[in-house]
Formats: sequence, C-alpha cells, structure tokens
Amino acid sequence: MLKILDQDSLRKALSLYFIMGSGNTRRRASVVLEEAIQGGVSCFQFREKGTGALVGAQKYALAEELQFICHKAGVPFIVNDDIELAMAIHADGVHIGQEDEPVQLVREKIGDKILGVSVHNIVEANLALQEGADYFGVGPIYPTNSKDDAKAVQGVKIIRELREAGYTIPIVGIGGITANNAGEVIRAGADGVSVISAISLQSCPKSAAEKLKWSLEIS
Ligand code: 3NM
Repeated sequence: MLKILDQDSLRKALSLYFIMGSGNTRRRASVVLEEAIQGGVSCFQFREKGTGALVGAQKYALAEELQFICHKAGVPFIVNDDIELAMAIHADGVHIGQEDEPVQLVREKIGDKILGVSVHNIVEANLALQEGADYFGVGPIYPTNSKDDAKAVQGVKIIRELREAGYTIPIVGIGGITANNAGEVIRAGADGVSVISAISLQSCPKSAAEKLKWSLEIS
C-alpha cells in the first residue's frame, strides 16, 4: 500500500486514471498496464467485470500481478467493488457505484484507504460526500461501449453543476473519454479523466496514454 494521500496529492494522482480488467483487452493485461504507465497513467483501477470475468483465485492472482506493477511505479491501485479483495491484498483504495454497499459501510470497512464513489446527480453527490467519499467518478460523460448498464449520457454539464453547487472534492469524468474530448472534461471542472478503451483497446497503450496526457496538459 502507498502512503495515504492528502487531497491535493489525490487530485493530482487522479489526472489520468486508467481502468481495466482482463475483458477490456485482447492482450495480457499486465503488459497493457506496464505500457500505459510508461505513457503517463497516474492511477489505476482493477475492474474485473462482465462476461468471462475471472473469479476466485484467478481474480486474486491477476489483481496481485497488476498491483505489483502499479507499486513499482508509485501508481495508486484501486479495486472496483470487491472490498474483500481490496482488504486482502492491501490495495490503496476502493471504487464503488450506487448499486453497491452504502458508502458509510464501505468507509467503516476500509478505514483510511481511498474511497471513490460513482455519482450522477447532486443528491447522490451530497450523500456520498457526507458518508465519506474521497473522490467522485461522474459519468457517462459521452457514449461508451465499455459498460453495459451505463446510465444516460450526461455530457460535461453535470461536472459544471457539481462545481457550481460548491463541491471541491476531487472529480474524475468517465465514459467515452478520448484524447479528443478530455480537455472539455477538465475545462468543465474535473481534476482528471478515467478511461478504459481509450488505452486498453489501442494497439499502443503507451502512446495512447501520452496523447491523453498531452490533451490534459493543454486543456
Ligand atoms: N463507468 P470507456 S462509464 C466503468 O458512467 C464505467 O459510471 C461509467 O469506459 C459510468 O472509457 C464506464 O471505454 C466505462 O468509455 C468507461
């Protein structure tokens, strides 16, 4: 586990937030992750979901393999949904959705690990903040093929609304983000972008990450 991040360090770490499970790539996930980190990925989420997702010992083994790569590079390693796994391998944090366990309960279980929560409106944001979220994932900003049960596309308007409502918590946009539209997400008030396919499905994850990073820098 990395040292606990203060809010400003977390904000920076979330700038280029790569998410992947074995089903998001046709190559070895570990190779894709190594290359993505070389290209500038600053945070990683292990999200093992969907048809053919690994379970049990195989899921644990992949999590540990990917976590090792992150830690060598000083990149925070966050686990999607699976709190038991996150605790067992001493992950840096957990990301949960609205359908998962209540934020407060997860906060109690994970102590001071990083806690990310997906929020879609002000009501969800308010509750998540009160109950102990460290950052919000907001989406889908644009249409996505990577999540079967994604909600309606929100555009960047929702990020602007959250900032206008006074939320200063770190926010990452998610859903359909590419190097072409990442700047718009940052200009709306997000601290970073979360992507799956814009890195995981590219023939060169390193240059895909570099392009995203560049688009964030010039935003
Ligand atoms: N969550 P891509 S959209 C994992 O709206 C996830 O909360 C979303 O994948 C949400 O970068 C999404 O390939 C998929 O569009 C993001």
